[in-house]
Amino acid sequence: MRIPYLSITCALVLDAVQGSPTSRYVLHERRSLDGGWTRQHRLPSDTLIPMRIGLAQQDLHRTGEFLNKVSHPKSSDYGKHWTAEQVANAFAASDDTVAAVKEWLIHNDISVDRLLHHRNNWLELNITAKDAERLLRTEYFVHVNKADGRLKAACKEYHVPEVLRGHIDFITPTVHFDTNIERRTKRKEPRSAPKNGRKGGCGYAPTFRSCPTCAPGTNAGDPKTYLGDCANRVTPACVRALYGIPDPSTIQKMDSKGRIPVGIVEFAPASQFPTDLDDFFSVYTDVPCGTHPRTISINGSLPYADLNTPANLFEANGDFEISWAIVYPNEVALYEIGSFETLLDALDGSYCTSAGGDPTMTPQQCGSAATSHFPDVISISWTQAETGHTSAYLQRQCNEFGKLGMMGVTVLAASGDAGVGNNCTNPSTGQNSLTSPGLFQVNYPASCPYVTAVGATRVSKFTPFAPGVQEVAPLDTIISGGGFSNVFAAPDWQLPTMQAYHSNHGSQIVGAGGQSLYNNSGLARGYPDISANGYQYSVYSGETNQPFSGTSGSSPMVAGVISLINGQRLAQKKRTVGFINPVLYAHPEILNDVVRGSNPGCNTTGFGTEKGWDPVTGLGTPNFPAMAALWNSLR
Ligand SMILES: [Ca+2]
Repeated sequence: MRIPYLSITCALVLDAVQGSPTSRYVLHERRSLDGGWTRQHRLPSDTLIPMRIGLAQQDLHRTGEFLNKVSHPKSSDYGKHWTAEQVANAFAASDDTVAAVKEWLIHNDISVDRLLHHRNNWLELNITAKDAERLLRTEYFVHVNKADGRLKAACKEYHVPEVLRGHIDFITPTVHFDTNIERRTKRKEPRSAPKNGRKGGCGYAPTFRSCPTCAPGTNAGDPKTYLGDCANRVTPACVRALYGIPDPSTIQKMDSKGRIPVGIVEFAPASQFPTDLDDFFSVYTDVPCGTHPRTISINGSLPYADLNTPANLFEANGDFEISWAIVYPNEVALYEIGSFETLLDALDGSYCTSAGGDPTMTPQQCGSAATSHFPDVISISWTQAETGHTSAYLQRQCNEFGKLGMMGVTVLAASGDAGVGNNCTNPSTGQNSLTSPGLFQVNYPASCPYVTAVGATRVSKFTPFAPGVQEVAPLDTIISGGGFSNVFAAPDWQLPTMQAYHSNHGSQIVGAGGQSLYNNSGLARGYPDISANGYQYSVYSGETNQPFSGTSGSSPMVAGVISLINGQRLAQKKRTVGFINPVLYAHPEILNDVVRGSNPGCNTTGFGTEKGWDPVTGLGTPNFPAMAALWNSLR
């Protein structure tokens, strides 16, 4: 099923006059859901809007092909990743596209002298709300975010000349809420010490019990090696035992010149807390006290760590502790971002309007991380609902993730923690549906076919942790997100798996009216691709030992595994693994298949796990020795 509310391509003809290339306008994008924003008053007509026109890129439809060529194990170009310059040149908008859009602007009395920057794929100009409304046949309103009071200018829909439909991807700010029109000015500096007077982690003996669930007084042994309580508290020793991950003493430090082995993405102000990392490292690892990540601030976003805001800390503490314990002595860095847009702008200058065109980017930030701070593996534990954006917007952003893959970056994204959704939509009314079966929520960027989506598993209680032991999809605390995109098609490397899944498990999950609640066309991108334990990691946060569950834990765990494989390949003078999905789908035997558990949600039972790929746990969990052997055998 192709869910209709995302369709933005209906040709609403506003002006049927033929002849002039700019006289026939058609609907270009329309937002159907307001995603937590409330419309207020009309934007004053003299408000200056930094408009950004995303030009259609050449050969964008070949992203999957290009990506497959450097990522498929049978390709003769496997591992031959592109440079940033090659990527920018390959996808640059054509001269015809640039000329056609400029002609439209001139026709509307907008001088091309007002175009501030143009590089490859974007045009930018400052324009009054009055002129923008005339240009796009729309009305701008001020919107306020219900959660945090931020203000944005946006319209419900906008139009462009029909002849330009193929030349323009999308225009901002219009219907998308991810694009700021004003930069936040209040930024807090990160704190280095908590307010309660504790002086820091080094030399401090954190309280811990190697077996938190054992009877008080039980001496369970060294928490760095103890495996007796893994079903309740998953430590680094537990996951090493579970996935056959090498002992830290055997891991070589990579040649780290200009290299970031793992990057963890956090949305500001979320931040790890230094003494929490110290506590975790001292209890569970041999990582020296004082080992903290460097912060790569994207567009001025800063972490803010304070024990009085524990929710700020928990996510980032878990991400860093879980991944760093696996990859040490190699480094994990923090990418502090305000939006996925700015992250991609910073990593790939061709996504920007070049020298500062992005309304949310400073000139220095645009493309800045591409040269000096390019990660081998990047883990994103944050998700958004696909319905929060238009499909044009998502496709453009997803292609950027594909370009990162072409350049050798592994992008991992958590698949979500609420099964098939807790923000479901009534198929008849289009409204949120919390009580009756609703359309399944699809999580982005996990649904982008050019990232590797990571689901969650657990080891059932009383099962000893050992390599290859049977894991299940968890049904308490965390439910693994998964399903099928309503925007993205299955790429070549995944399509046979999707068709086999729908052929073998074709029974529909339907709503009251008999409609399928998910895209069961057999052609849609399914997710997750891989999974890993997402249950009860033992972390330190807020100076206490706490359980951490979620695909937020699974994604940095897989990041650690991939980074170790990169280390082995780099030691052989080979390239990093880059985009891993074509290898995973060609070699599912390198993962532990999960066949028990499901992912209920939207007042349904959700999907079940199956033999082989399933939309709960993907192809399965890491079998490190098998993964390393395969990737070491590839060129
Ligand atoms: Ca399975």
